[in-house]
Amino acid sequence: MTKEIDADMIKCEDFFKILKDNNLTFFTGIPDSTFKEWMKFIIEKDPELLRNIVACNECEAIAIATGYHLATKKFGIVYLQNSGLGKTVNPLTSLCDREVYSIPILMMIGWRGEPGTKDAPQHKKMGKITLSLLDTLQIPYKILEPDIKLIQTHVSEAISYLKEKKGPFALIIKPNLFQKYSDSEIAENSYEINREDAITFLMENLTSEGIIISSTGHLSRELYEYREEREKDHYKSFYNIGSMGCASSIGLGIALQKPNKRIVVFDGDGAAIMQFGTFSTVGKYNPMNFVQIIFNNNTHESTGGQPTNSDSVDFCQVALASNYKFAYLVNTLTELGEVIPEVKTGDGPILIVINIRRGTKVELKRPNRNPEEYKEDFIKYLAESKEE
Ligand SMILES: Cc1ncc(C[n+]2csc(CCOP(=O)(O)OP(=O)(O)O)c2C)c(N)n1
Repeated sequence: MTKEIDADMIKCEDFFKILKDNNLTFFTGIPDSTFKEWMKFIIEKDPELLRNIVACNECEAIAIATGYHLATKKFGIVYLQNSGLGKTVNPLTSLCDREVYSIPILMMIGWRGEPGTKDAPQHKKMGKITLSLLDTLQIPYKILEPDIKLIQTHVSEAISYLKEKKGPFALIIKPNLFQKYSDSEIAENSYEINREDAITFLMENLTSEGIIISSTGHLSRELYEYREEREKDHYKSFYNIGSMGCASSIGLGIALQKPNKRIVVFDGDGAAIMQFGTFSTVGKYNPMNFVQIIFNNNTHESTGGQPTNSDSVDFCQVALASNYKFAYLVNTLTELGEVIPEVKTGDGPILIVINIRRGTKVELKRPNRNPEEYKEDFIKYLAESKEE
């Protein structure tokens, strides 16, 4: 999404200066590729020049910024992709709203799916309703154009509103607002397996009937590409292209209805953390046919490689403590091979965590048909495929 240096873009340093001059140095949220370069900046400058708290979801980020305000009287910035705006509706209306506690927060919202622009189907509806949703929430906003003087004026207006009206205010960020900040990737890691190898290995070793629910972002796109380059058997997958964090819940819903079919969820670490509570639901309802595989690269790679909090999470312990039957962490393809029999026939719920190296092909395909067509094919396959 990011263009090279361009006069029509602003420098991260210039934007930060405006914020800093207004005493805005506290950030929390979930990243978006719309402001990938800005994320590089705040991650690099944390904690010397500013504070950046990596949240698990956008709802939590609003609450963290609320706590920051209660403790300091200052204003926190919550950054998010507009797909996460829905998650903020609850705390915005029942915590921060001017009819409740009146909490001033500055939101930076990445605008995917802006009407008239080309974007993936999962962004269309939210792209269309982002501004009207803010209107409904009575949250004033400014759309930032690449004009630093104008941005300065908008931030001043926002600050006046935060001070006087004491409610949330939003800055809308379109793709390519920020100039390239640096060439460096945000979070390197040295794991042995990359995502593509892990997918290939799993696909070659799981039963050909296997039903796979895959998570948002590169994971679904790489699985799509795997199938597209071979059998084109997309009907065996449900690509959860939007609703980040919901893949394992979709898998649970299917597994409970189809107890004789093996349901395998390909999950991301950021996605699993976003809906952490799902571990408890899976554990409680305990489907024997449910397998969750977390591709753990410790990052939100799909939005530019910003760190998740998974480096301080032991997913296996969480799963076991939530009543999963087995949980394994694998670091090599050999270790992955050793757990394949369990994945294929062991009693679930099972969790496999694969530590994977960062990195994705430059040109990843996306599912290119109407999502509803994939859904119909998947429903048909689910109904007709043989029981295991
Ligand atoms: C509610 C919501 N917030 C943010 C996003 C933007 N987004 C899409 S993919 C992604 C990163 C997913 O991270 P992870 O699950 O770790 O998978 P990876 O990208 O590393 O494969 C994010 C933040 C989104 N789609 N939905």
